[in-house]
Amino acid sequence: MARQQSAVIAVGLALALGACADSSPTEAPRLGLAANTSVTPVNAPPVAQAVPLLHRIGDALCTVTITPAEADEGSFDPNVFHPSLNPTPAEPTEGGSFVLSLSQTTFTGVGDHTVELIATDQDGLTSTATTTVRVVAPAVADVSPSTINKRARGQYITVFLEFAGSTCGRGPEDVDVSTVTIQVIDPVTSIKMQVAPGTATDVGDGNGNGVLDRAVKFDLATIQSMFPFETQAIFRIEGRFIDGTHFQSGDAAVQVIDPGPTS
Ligand SMILES: [Ca+2]
Ligand SMILES: [Ca+2]
Repeated sequence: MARQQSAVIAVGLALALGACADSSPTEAPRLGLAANTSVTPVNAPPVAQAVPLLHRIGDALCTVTITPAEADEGSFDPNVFHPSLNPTPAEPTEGGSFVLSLSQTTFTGVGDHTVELIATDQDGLTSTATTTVRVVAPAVADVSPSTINKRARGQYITVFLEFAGSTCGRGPEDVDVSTVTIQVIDPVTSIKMQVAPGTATDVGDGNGNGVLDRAVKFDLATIQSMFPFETQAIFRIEGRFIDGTHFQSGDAAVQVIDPGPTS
């Protein structure tokens, strides 16, 4: 009986020793590192912060391309100095840096697209921020008349909205007229003015250029009052289609003239 117990103890001791012998050459340095990390400052991941990009006008194929910098809104790394975002960086700072990238840079199709902005530091630590890229359909706005006489007594100016080739899958007949606005963006920035109530908003070829358009009218007196002097004015027309997606015109230039009082 005593011999059996001794044997069991001997085997147990041998196993225990064996375990120690196996682990000691490789485990000891790792344990040493683990001990050190409790006193050595630990690198922290960067912090990605993204901004929505809601007014990106698509090209003829309704495609938009963005860069990480455009989607960035104050991303920083706790270990990297930045005069405003991180004036007192955490240790370690030496060699600290981070870069920004996007999960996708090209977006096709009118509407909202989700994208992730990824911040990666020099040790490969990352964080992501999710944001929205809104592809807006490009519209062409033909303003009539193209010269606005400050003394004219007409009631309206007319804008013929065209969507070249309908490549975004939307056309003049899809415009939600209640959302359409005109705005002066140069030399002043005006309010966004809505379509004059009760006016016709025909779909056809109102300006006779062979391209289907939507005619919308705006109050002339209000527009005349925006300009105290003769100038070239730049208009922007924007709005939504009936499915809620957005369109926006390129800049439409109009001359504002004042021939003086008539005799
Ligand atoms: Ca870092
Ligand atoms: Ca037309």
